[in-house]
Amino acid sequence: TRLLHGLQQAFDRESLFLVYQPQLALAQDRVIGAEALLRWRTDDGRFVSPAEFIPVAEQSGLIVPIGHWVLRTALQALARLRAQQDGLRMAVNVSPLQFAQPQFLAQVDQALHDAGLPPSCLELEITESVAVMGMERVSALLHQIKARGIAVAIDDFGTGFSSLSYLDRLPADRLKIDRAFVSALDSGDTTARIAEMIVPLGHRLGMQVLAEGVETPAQAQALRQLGCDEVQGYLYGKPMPLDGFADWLAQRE
Ligand code: G
Ligand code: G
Ligand code: MN
Ligand code: NA
Repeated sequence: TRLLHGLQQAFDRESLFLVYQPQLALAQDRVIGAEALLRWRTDDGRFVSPAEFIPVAEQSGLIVPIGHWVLRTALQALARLRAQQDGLRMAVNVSPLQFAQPQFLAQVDQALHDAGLPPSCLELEITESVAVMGMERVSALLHQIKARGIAVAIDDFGTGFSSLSYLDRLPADRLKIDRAFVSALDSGDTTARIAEMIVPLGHRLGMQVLAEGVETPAQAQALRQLGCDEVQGYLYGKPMPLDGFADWLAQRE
C-alpha cells in the first residue's frame, strides 16, 4: 500500500510519463510505429518498473484513470509523429480491468477524435488474461473494436496461463512473441523451438506476428528466415521519450 500511495501521488503530480519504442517491418526495415510504455520516476529520482507498479494499479483500480491518460497521451504523441512520417501507428497496452469498463470504447473513440486521428492508426495490446471477464464479452467487444478499424494485438503470448483455445476465440490482428522466446533464438536452446512455432501459428490464425525484445542481428536473421513480419527491441531502438523518438526517426530518414 505504500507503493499504491506513491503511485497515486505520482499520478496526481504528473510524475508518470510515457516512452515510445519503435516497431519495424522486418523485411523492409521500415519503421511502422511505436509501442507506448509507462514509466514512473519517483521524487528521489529512482525508476520503478511497470512490472512492479502495474499489478498494484490493477488491484486498486487506479489503472483505469491511468490507462485513460496513457491512451490520450499516446495518441497526442502519435499525431505529432505522423506529421513527421505518414502512416505511423501507436500500440497501447490495455489492462484487463480497463478493458472491462463499460465506458472503455467511448473513451477510445473520444481520444482518437481529440487527437484528430483515424481508428486504423491505433493498436490495443491485450493479454490472454482479459479472459477473466468472460470470453463472450471479450469476443463481443473485440468485434466492436475491429468494426471501427482499430487493431488488436495479443501481448506476452506464450507466457502466463495462456491457452490455445482462447487464441482461437480472440479475433486479433497481431500476435506478439514474448522476448523470453526471442532471446532463445541465438542460444541453440530448445526454447527457440517455441518462437519458431509461434510464427506459423499466428499466420495460420490470420495474424501478423511481431517479435519483441530483439537484441542481436542473429535473432533478427533467424526471425527473417521464419517469416516473422515485425520486430521491436534494443537492436532497433530503446523506448524513448517523445522528443528522443522524433530525433531518432529524423536520423533514419
Ligand atoms: O517497459 P517495460 O518492459 O518495463 O514494461 C513492463 C510491463 O509493463 C510490460 O508487460 C508492459 O506490457 C507493461 N506496461 C507498460 N506500459 C503499460 C501501460 O501503459 N499500461 C499497462 N496496462 N501495462 C503497461
Ligand atoms: O508490453 P510488454 O510486456 O511487451 O513490454 C515490453 C517490455 O520489454 C518493455 O518494458 C520494454 O522496456 C522491454 N524491452 C523492449 N525491448 C527490449 C529488448 O530488446 N530487451 C529487453 N531485455 N527488454 C526489452
Ligand atoms: Mn506490450
Ligand atoms: Na510483451
